[in-house]
Amino acid sequence: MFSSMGNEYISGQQIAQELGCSRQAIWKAMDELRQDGFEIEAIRRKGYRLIGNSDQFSKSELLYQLNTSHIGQVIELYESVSSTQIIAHEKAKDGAKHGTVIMAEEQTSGRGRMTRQWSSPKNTGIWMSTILRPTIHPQEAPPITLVVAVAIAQSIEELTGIIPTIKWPNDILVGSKKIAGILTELQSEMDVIHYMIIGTGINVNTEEFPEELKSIASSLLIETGEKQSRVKLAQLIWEKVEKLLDIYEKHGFAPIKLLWESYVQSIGQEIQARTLQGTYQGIMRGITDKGVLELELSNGRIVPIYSADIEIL
Ligand code: BTX
Repeated sequence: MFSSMGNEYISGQQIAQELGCSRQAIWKAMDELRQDGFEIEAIRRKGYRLIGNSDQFSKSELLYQLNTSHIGQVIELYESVSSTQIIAHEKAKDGAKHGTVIMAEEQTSGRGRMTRQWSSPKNTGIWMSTILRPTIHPQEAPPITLVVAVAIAQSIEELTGIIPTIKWPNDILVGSKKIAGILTELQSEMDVIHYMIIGTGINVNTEEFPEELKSIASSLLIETGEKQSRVKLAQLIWEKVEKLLDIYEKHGFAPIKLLWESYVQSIGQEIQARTLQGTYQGIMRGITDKGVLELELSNGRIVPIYSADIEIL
C-alpha cells in the first residue's frame, strides 16, 4: 500500500479493491498509521496521500518489508531511556528471543566501552541493542563485533554511497570522524553463551555535536548534506547482520575477514594501541581468524592485541 501512495492521491475504494478488504478496514488502518507517526492527508472524492512520516520511529514502518527471520522481528521502542543496553540485559534475562531489538529515540546515559559516554540525542540516530543467542562457544564471541562492523559499513555504503572505514575493533568512521560505535556485552559461562547484547549507536541525522565531540564525530546528514532514512538503515543493518552471522556460525571468520579488510585502512600503517596492559606502537599487520589484531613491533616481534583503542600515527 505504501509503495502505491507516492505523492498521488489514491482512493479508499481502490486500496480496498487492491487489498481485498472493506473500506472500513482501510479507515481503521489509516488511523493506526497516523497514530504510528505517518502524516496522511485525506480529501473527500480524491482519497489519501502519504505526506511523509515524522521523525519518530514506528514499529509498523520498521517491520514493513523487513527481510529477516529473526533480527528485528521483535522490536521494543522507547521514547527515552537511560541506555538501551540496560533494558536489553533485563529482557534477555527474562528470556527475550534471539534477534529482539531494543530501540530508543533518546538515551540519557548512553554508554560506550569502559564507562565512556555515548551522546544519543532525540530522533537523530539509531540507538539500539540487539539480543543475540548465537550457537557458538564463548571463545568465538569477540569476532561478532567485527561481523556487526562489516554489516554497518555495508549498510551505510548501500544507503548513501559513502564508503566508510572500520577502525578496529568497534568504530565506523567517515574520513577521520566517528559515525558509529559498537558495544558488545556477553553473558556466558565457561562453555556456553547465555546471550550477547550488541549495542549500536549510529549518528544518522545529527545536525550538530556538542563542543567536545565536534572534531571527532560526524553524521550521515553532515557527510551527505541530506537527511537519511533511519528506518531503511536499521532494516539494512538487521538484514546484513543476520546474513553475516549465519556465515560466521557455519564457516567461521575467514570469509567475513575478507569483507572486513576491504573497509580497513590501517593495515600496513604505523599505529598506537592503548591496552589495559600498556601502550604499544608498531605496524598493524592485520587480524587473525579469531579477530585478534596483530601488531609488529620495531624489533619484528608480533604482539597479539585482544582489546585496545588504536590510533593511526
Ligand atoms: P567507545 O568507547 O569506542 O566510544 C566512546 C567515545 O566516543 C566517547 O568517549 C566519545 O569520545 C566519543 N563519542 C561519544 N558519543 C559519540 C557520538 N554520538 N558519535 C561519535 N563519537 C562519540 C563506542 O564506544 C560504542 C558506543 C555504543 C553506543 C550504543 S547506543 C545503543 C547502545 N546503548 C548504549 O548505552 N550504548 C550502545
